[in-house]
Amino acid sequence: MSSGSTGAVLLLLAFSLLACLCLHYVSRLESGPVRWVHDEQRELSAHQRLVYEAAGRQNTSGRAVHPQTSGVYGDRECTMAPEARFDCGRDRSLTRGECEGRGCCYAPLAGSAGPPWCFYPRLYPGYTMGPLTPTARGQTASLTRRQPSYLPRDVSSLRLEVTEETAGCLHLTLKDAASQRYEVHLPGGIPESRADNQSVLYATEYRSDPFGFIVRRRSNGRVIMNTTVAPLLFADQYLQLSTTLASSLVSGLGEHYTSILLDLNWTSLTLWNRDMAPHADANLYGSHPFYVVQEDDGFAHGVFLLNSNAIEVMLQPAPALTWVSTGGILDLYIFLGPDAHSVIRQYLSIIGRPMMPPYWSLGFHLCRWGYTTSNTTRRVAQRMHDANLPLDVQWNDLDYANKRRVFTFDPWRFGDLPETVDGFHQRGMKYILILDPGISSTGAPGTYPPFDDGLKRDVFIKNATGGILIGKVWPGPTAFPDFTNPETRQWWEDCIRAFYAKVPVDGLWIDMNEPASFVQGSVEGCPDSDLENPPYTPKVVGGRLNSGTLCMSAQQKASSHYNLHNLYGLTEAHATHSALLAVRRKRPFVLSRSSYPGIGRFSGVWTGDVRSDWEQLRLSVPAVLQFGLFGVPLVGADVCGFEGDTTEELCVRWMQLGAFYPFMRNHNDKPNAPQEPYVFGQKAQAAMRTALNLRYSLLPFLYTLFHHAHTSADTVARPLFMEFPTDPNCQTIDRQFLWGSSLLISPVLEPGAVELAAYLPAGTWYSLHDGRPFYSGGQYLLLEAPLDTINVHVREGHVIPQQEPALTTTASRGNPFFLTVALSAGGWARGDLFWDDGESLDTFETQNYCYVVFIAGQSQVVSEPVDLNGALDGLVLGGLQVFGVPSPPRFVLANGEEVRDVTYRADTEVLTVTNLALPMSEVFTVQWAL
Ligand code: MIG
Repeated sequence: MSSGSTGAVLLLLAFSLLACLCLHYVSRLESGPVRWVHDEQRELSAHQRLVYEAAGRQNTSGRAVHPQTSGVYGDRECTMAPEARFDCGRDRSLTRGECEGRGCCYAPLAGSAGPPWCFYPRLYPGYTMGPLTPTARGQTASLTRRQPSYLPRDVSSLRLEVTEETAGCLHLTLKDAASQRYEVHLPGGIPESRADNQSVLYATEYRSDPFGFIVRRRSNGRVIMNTTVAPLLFADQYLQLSTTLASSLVSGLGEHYTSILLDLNWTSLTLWNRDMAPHADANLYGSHPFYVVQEDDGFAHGVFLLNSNAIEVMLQPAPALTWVSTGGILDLYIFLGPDAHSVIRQYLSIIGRPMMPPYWSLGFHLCRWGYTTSNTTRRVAQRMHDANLPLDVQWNDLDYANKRRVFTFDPWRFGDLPETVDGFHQRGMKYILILDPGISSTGAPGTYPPFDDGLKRDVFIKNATGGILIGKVWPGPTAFPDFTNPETRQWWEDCIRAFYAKVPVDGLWIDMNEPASFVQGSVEGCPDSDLENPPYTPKVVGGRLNSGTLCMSAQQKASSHYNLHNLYGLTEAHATHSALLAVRRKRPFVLSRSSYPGIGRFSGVWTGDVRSDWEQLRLSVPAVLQFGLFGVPLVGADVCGFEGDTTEELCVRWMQLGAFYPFMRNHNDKPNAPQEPYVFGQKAQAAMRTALNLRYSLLPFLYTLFHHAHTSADTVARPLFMEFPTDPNCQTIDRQFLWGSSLLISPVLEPGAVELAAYLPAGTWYSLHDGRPFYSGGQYLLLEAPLDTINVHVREGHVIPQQEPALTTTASRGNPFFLTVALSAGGWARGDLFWDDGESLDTFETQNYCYVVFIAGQSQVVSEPVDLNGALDGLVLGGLQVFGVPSPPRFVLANGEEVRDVTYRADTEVLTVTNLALPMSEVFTVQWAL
């Protein structure tokens, strides 16, 4: 049959089908309300009954899901507002004839961007849902199509499974009913949820024909998802699901170069891991198919699509969203919150909570590409020390490796690397180097054990014909370990163990793990196949899925690279974490560039090759905040910028902001002007020193926040909307952020600025700098911000545990603690401290830690050490500053004894007590008599 006549027949078919459907609905409506599938259920759970009743009563919410009752195709079927059009030609652009051949509406609009011209009519034939039958924890139904969709290799029968994971988490999967398709297996698996006895927060409704579902927030009826607005498509390499959004305040769907709120004005975001310096409209290093929506009244919900194929997400102003994935299944988790904290907690209960980082990893890290010898590397650390600048971790980039081969070191330039590392250790410092996944494949046999052993043990990714796939990275031709293969993980551990025996690194930096390759696919190209050239390729940098990476047809143990590509970094991080754990028996530190949900369990992340400019400085804030939402609290951008020359002012501002990245590393590219703090003028150095000392003084607090992230899935660097959900001003703020719930950071992000307008949510905020209070009604205040200052405010009612800084955490951890007590209007405050040896495994899980609560009220501060393992023995409280003390105290008592070193400032209402030595491991009381 010629394509012309095929089109005509299809057109006819589509029209008759539509006519049929309309009739079908009209007749149904005549005989009463829409027949919801629930009608057929005998055993209804409480929430189902609720929905059933609502539906029976004609769905009063006004957000109609009833099929349109009048009109035929071309009339009301196509007259929706332009922003509510769902693209019928997403997979390829269509002429009018082709569009109508699909049974879609065609209506050109002026301008080329924006709403699609070819879009689905209100009712478009799709899947028909059979009866919902109950399962142990939900329902299941089959979906069938009468006619295949317009996509190649359409899947005609699907299975829907709905599982009530917990009261706040609904799980919905759509898979091929007839055959097994690829599904994501997160390393470590998804913990089995336990049915809780709380009543569920969601209610579901289904439209049976064409199939669609609605999820509501049960408490107020708000529609969280409504997929009836556009057809579900499910073909072998093209899966599509659209939904309305409850508001336009959407965050997530990383990794992209964007503000914290996504642009819904007809934008698309592609999730496809790619070695690409951060810039707009590009898929970057990581993929996180998860979004959070702020609802109108301070509630929030989240949606996670557990799918590792190339994904494109279309956003439109309706507001609505369309997921398109090129494979796998549709596996959706819907988190009902009801607040943003709970959403993240629910999300992390699926993907896993973050690891507890070693204490030293919260110190300052210094790196660059171009420390060309071990001698240079040592000198860098020495110069930091000589300039009185804190430095915990010295790094090396590729320079160390012999011919850029990992697991080797250059015998000439880095011949004394083992001694160098020992030297760092003797000074209480740590050492990390880079580890790329590409294994050089061109050495003569017997000269490079990682490759020889890897070959023997069959650990490398294969090409389509079963040979080892060779790409090109820094050492030249390379093979790529397949981390989905258990044998590879063991081999990787052996490589790390052998290298560690010579160079006792403290952590590993895993770069290029998208994976990146300098040739497209492989040195031999890629075969011509549906995997390499899928019917639809999402908008990706380079235009092809295999651009800058491996062939899609490459074979890994778990599946094809087509399916596993986005998991490469995650699987490498998992293997590296496990290897370090096995080799060092201490808390592993891994820093990864590529990421996927769940990576926070194994690794921190940095945001890649940011440029040394102000815009990149500014957008590093939302980047860091988004990774917090993704369960990766240990995150930061390269301080002072990686690409291009920094300037003194930019670098000062970046060090100040970086002092509040949860992970702080200054890192620079080879050709650029140096940017170690000591290369700048005295004033700049002083400002950087102040910022570093401020960070170091706050490390006990930061560490405690990581403890809460690890044990309770709290965020560390936190967007304001999470903490002040009912303050509309906070919905969009991403130039400021919080540490936990109590420190507000307001960095300068523009050149030449010496003041900045900072938003202070309602309440009292105290300058951490001098304790001056600001009584805010929820407003912007103009703050002074000279070059030596970063504005940090303490929220009333909080106690911040701090410690005197030092040049390393090894030293600072022995220093006296002090408390910053920020009294509420009623004179109260609370805070806590988690403390352990900073590097042993699972200290919380094995109760090998200390936990102290501090409570201030009625003119005193009391400590309550509730769990003690001895880690605080010998450590003392050296003093405290109390903000918001209304009048000078007559005297101050510490553990009942009068204290001499007391100052009080009437202008700022700050009481400062110094020269204490109260044991931290015992209850202490500091009282001031007013
Ligand atoms: O193709 O190892 O993002 O941090 O310095 C560049 C050299 C490879 C990219 C990383 C960057 C690192 C650089 N790497």
